[in-house]
Amino acid sequence: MNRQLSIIGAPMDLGQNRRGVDMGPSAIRYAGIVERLEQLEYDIEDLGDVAIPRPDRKEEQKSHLRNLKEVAEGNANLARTVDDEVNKGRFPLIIGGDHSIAIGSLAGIAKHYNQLGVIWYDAHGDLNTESTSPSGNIHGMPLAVSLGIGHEELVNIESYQPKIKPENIVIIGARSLDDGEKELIQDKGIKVYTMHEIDRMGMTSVIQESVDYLQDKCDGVHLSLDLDGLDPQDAPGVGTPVMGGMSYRESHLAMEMLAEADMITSAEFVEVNPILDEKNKTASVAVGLMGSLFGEKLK
Ligand code: B3U
Ligand code: MN
Ligand code: MN
Repeated sequence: MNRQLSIIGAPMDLGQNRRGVDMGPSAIRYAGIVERLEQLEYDIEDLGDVAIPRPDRKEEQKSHLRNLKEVAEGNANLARTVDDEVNKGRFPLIIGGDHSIAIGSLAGIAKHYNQLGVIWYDAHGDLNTESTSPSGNIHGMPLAVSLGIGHEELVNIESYQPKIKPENIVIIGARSLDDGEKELIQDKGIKVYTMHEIDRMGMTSVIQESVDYLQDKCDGVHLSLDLDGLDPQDAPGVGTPVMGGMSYRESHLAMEMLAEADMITSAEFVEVNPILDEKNKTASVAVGLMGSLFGEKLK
């Protein structure tokens, strides 16, 4: 594992319609991210937060894509910062913010790899487009955008596309997929472990298979962890909770196995909303999971 970590906050709440997730980076810092990872002897730099524009309240929404201009601009800022850190040889650890920030993270990271793998740990597929989205919320679209499917202002951030290939993606924990997302998954042959597979096979086999699936063909793997992938009992502070999710224990096991596989080259933790949380529980869970991902058990 790269021992040089750069923490990058992305206080974005414009990819969905519940306020408060822009305070996710503060909540995660308050829960002790820097101290926790310093104990593991990483060289840590907390770069603070990238600039996210405020929406023009008077401007009418012209499209079904809520806050398109601001989401695109905020992600362009994030992409530049992430790109700089990867150029310096540092591991970018991005903290959100809603999941639309994966657009910027991947735009900054993917240019450094020929075959970037992505593990998408989430209750949702985030594979919607303007036409399939039931909500118009861009946080339900970042994986499609990164495949080059979506609005040109989003897919062209950093001036290249697509960022990733369908055969290099593994979705883990899906239990709320829209019809258009299911079609895209079929169409592109994207590997998905739903809760059904997790229950049947157990998390150990799911992660082992995922590692085997990505390890040989990918030259880097980005972990995109949406806290709503976890069960709402363990991670209540999220905007769109879905019952029947992965447990705290399964999630730690997953992170520990990824640490053992030593394959993750960048990561983001998203959708922590302290206003909806119970005493910063979800931010603390996020920090705990980072501890496992960065090798607490191995030390
Ligand atoms: N698939 C729905 C709901 C959703 C996606 N991501 C989250 N919620 N967090 C949508 O709006 O695209
Ligand atoms: Mn998500
Ligand atoms: Mn989600």
